[in-house]
Order: sequence, then C-alpha cells, then structure tokens
Amino acid sequence: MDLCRRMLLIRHFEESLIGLHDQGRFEGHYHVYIGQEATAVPALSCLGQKDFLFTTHRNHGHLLARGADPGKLFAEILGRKDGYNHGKGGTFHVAAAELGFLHTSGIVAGIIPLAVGAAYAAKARKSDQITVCLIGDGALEEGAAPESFNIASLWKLPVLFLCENNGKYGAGRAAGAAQSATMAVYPLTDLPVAYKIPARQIDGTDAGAVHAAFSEAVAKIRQGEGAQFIETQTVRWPGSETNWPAVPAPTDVSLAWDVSAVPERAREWYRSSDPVLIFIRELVEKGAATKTEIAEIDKSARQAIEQAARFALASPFPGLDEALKDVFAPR
Ligand SMILES: Cc1ncc(C[n+]2csc(CCOP(=O)(O)OP(=O)(O)O)c2C)c(N)n1
Ligand SMILES: [Mg+2]
Repeated sequence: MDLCRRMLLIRHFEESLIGLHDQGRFEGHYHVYIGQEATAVPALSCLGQKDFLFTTHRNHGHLLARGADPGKLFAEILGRKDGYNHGKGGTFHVAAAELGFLHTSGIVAGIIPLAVGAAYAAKARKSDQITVCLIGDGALEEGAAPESFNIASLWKLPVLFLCENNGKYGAGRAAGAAQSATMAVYPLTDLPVAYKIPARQIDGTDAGAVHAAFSEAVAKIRQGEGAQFIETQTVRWPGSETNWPAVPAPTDVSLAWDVSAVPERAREWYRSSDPVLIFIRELVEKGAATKTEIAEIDKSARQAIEQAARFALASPFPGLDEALKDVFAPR
C-alpha cells in the first residue's frame, strides 16, 4: 500500500507540475516521470538509507520514490528559496545528499562516470554503500557508457545500472520494430554483457518483477559480486511524445476499471500500459486492498500534492545577495 501511495504521489506531482508550467509559474524545459512509476518505486525501496544515487533529466519520480519532500521539490523546480538547492539547481540539477542523491544531470549519460566514481570511493573506503546509476536507454549511445562499464567491471565496483527503456526515442525500439534505430547493439543488455556485467530485462510496469530483480541485484552487489545492470521496459506515456508534456486525461483511480473518459488517441495506453493503474488493479484483484482503500490513498496523495504546491508558490525567489553563494565560480 505504501508503494501504491508513492506511485500516486508521483503521478499527481507530475500532472500538477504540468499545470504549473502551463500557468506560467516556471520557465524552461522539463521532463516528467509519468509511465515509469512502477520502476522507481519498487526498485528504490530495495536500497538502504546510506546508498548513493545519480539521476537524469527524468528525475522527479526517482526523488519522490526515495521519499523526497514534494514541497521542496516543487520549490526547486520553480526556482524558489525553499527548494532542495535553494532554487539554483532547478529540474535538471537537483541534488539531495540527505536522500543519497549526489547529482542530477540533464547531460545524457553525464552521470554514469560520476556514479562509477562514487562506487569506487565506497569500495576504497570499505563501506557497504552501493551506488545506483539511473539512466535512460538513450544514455547507452554515449561513449561515457561503455567506458564506465569497463572500469566498473574490471574493478568489481558496487554499482547498479538501472536503464529505463521507455521506447520510441533514443535507443528505445519503436513499437513493432525488430531493432533500435540508433543503437547497433540490440538487445541493449548485450552492451553491459560484452563488458561481463550481468544484465537482465524486466517489464517496468510489473512492480513485483521489478522488486524481485532489484532485491536480487542489490544482494549480489552487497556480497561483493560487482556491477549489475537491469533494463526495465515501459511504453512511453502519450503525454511525453512531444517536446512539452501534456496530460491527455487527468489520472483518476477509477480509470483502472473504465478508460472511457480518456480521449481515444491515448486510451490504449491507459488501458494496458499505465503502470499505476496496472498496480491498482493487481492490488484489488489479489485482495490486498479494496477499491475504497485505494480511493482513500489517492485522496491523501492529492491533498499532499496540493499542499506541496501551495508551499512552493509561497516560497520567495532567492535574493540577489545569494547569487554567488554555494556556487563554484572563478573570480
Ligand atoms: C549529451 C546530450 N545529448 C543530447 C541531449 C538532448 N536530449 C535530452 S533528453 C534526450 C533523450 C534521452 O533519451 P533517454 O536517455 O532514453 O531518456 P528519455 O527522455 O527517453 O527518458 C536527448 C537526446 C542532452 N541533454 N545531452
Ligand atoms: Mg528513453
């Protein structure tokens, strides 16, 4: 039930963020995690408190899955003083060391060598911390990926690569295509396997399968077996198909049983590929929750997000006197 609540929290956070953007509350580009909630939530629940994470332009769901305060996260994205980095990181560069997130980078694959470096540091210090490197399928096209796999494998580093293959763009395969348009290596797991890193492909909409695969990989890393790689596959949310996210239908838990309220062009995704609705159906069908209990969890997640948005909007912008504080800049 806690996983369900976190997934709904992410979904409502992202839909609400799209609303804030459309109201002109913040400038600049951003990406949302809708459609991948059943990957981050069960996967990151397998980690310990002291483990490290590095993430990408699609980071909001990763942070919230790990327990980030949605008010501080909204504030960061909106450039406000009460954000995780006092509004100076924004959506692309959130760091939250208290949650283990040492860095987010909007540079595709930019964090892979950093994650491998953190894993090397943990090994050198003989700590049992592992590092999770959260990347998209597109990151495998960059040279930083194989270089980092090589070192991680040779030095048996405690790093778990989670590659979220959300299809269609980047290295992800378009529906029905036998091969990726942008990667000569396919399946994508052939790349880490060439570097002797054990790799698995998992359905990223199956929370139970994701949890099982991650528990196993984390245990292997803690036993000293070195780097592991997991590719999770999801179908891209129709609202992320264009440059600017747009919600085809606001999420309501009743969509788990009846998608007739969704515009036809997006209906099939909500019917068969929405990981949150799939998880809700599973909980109810297996008797783990009633529809009423799900509706209550949903209501409390919505309220938490409304309150978080109010908190962020009430937070001031950082003052001019703070412009050069906490930044590295040569004189
Ligand atoms: C080095 C680099 N090249 C290109 C871009 C532009 N860019 C931003 S997101 C993106 C797609 C990345 O695909 P993937 O890693 O699969 O992430 P997804 O958006 O599909 O979740 C690209 C090419 C970038 N940010 N950095
Ligand atoms: Mg992708």
